[in-house]
Amino acid sequence: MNNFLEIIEEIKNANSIVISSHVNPDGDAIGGGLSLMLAIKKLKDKDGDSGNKEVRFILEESVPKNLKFLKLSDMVEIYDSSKNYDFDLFIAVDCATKERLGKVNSLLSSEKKIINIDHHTSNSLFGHLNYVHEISSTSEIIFNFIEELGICMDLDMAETIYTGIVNDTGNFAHDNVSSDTFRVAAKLKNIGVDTSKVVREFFQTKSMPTLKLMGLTLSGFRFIDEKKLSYFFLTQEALKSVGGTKDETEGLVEILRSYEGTEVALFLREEEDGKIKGSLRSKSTDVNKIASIFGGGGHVKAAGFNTKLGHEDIVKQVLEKL
Ligand SMILES: [Mn+2]
Repeated sequence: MNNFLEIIEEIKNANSIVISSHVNPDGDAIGGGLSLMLAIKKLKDKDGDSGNKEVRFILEESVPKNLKFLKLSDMVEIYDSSKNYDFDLFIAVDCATKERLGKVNSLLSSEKKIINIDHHTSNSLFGHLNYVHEISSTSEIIFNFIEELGICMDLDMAETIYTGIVNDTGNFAHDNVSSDTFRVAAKLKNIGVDTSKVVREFFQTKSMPTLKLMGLTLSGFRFIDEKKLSYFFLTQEALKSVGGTKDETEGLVEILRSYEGTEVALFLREEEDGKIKGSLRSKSTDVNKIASIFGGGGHVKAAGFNTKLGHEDIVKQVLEKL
């Protein structure tokens, strides 16, 4: 594992940098990536000149609706395969494997240096330099990194980082929250982050399709008593019938976990290509292990996967593991 100083050295030596993160970007991917981009832009060269580094944050997909309130969100670029991207350093944030970069993965070639900054247990350490620590969020790592860089954090950066932490901790509810996480949150609050606005915009403002999807999930989920599994399968047809998009299914798996007696919750969503995206949450069971059966991963209590298997097959295999 590498340390911050080695990563800073590499960043200082680069002229043009591309930052990216995983497909289906969430608050942590966006918060970590945007704030890192801004910090590098402010970085002075070795000789003290103010930064003229070209830094871009490129994702396969656009920023989900519930993150559009972030002032910096229009600085995210969407990957365009017909374009030529010229850069000499690639930084992946909040991304457990190269494949999770989606189409952006095709920017990586053997001669490109890769830095990998992440907090997933399942990280494959695909970078030339790797900084992987299992703390609350990549955003918390990036906060520490920006402090190490000695860059002054402005309010916009602080707000994106706070959103990332709120995203991955369920607003400080999960047990990935440490006393350090609260210390970081306190510093962000001191910078002036409107913490109740972030939570209101991010968690408590829902679109009509999202509310209808909650209704479908709540009325259609099944509970397997012997295994304490709650699960729901959302077809493309059902998603389209309420006019929903895939990012509007965010958070439904947590609702399934809230049912009394549930130990593991499984939310399955059919994708446009017919594959199934699975999200797992648990109260204590290691769902990272379960997701790995399907080639996915994540954390002990929150993990996900993508598979070509049918939904009945998936449920059967999950039940066998419980
Ligand atoms: Mn994360």
